[in-house]
Amino acid sequence: MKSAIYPGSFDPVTYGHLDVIKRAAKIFDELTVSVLNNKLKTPLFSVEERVKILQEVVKDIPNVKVESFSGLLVDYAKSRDIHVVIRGLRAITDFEYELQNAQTNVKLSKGSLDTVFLTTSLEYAYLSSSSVKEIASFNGDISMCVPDFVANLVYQKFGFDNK
Ligand code: COD
Repeated sequence: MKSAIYPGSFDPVTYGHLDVIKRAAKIFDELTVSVLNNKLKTPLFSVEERVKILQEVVKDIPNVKVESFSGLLVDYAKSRDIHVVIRGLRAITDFEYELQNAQTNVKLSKGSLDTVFLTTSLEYAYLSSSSVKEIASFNGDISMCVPDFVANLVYQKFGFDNK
């Protein structure tokens, strides 16, 4: 069985992430979307909230499950006996960061963890979790970025009534 992990912050999950999830789920038999529990960052949503949101978003894709992890990705992948990481690529700025991470993971895993990149679909190329949060913080329209129920949860975090 071919399995892969799609790790990320997903704070919050966007249509760009969802597009990568759907495409990766067609390539692999099993896809684990995993939320990093990063104690160094202060996210908008807790890890538990992000896992719940992702579970709702992927509920109709049978070969996708959602988990969280702490620590090094290579250790987490080894614990699940998974050897492929999925990452999305938007622009050249993503590439530099992603290349470094992918090469670091090959080194740290002694060659047992490789990264497969899916390029962004054009309609989602501009999307990022950071811009979603910035727009929502000014009560702007994020309906083109995230599913409606996610948008409502983001607005609530910023103290706005649902649009
Ligand atoms: N279209 C396509 N892809 C997209 C889009 C979009 N619109 N938006 C985001 N993506 C992609 C990103 O490029 C990324 O590949 C993925 O979706 C997730 O994005 P984020 O922003 O939610 O997640 P990141 O980049 O913060 O996740 C970073 C990790 C958690 C993977 C990383 O920090 C990690 O592995 N940490 C664990 C510690 C570790 O092992 N470090 C060593 C590696 S250097």
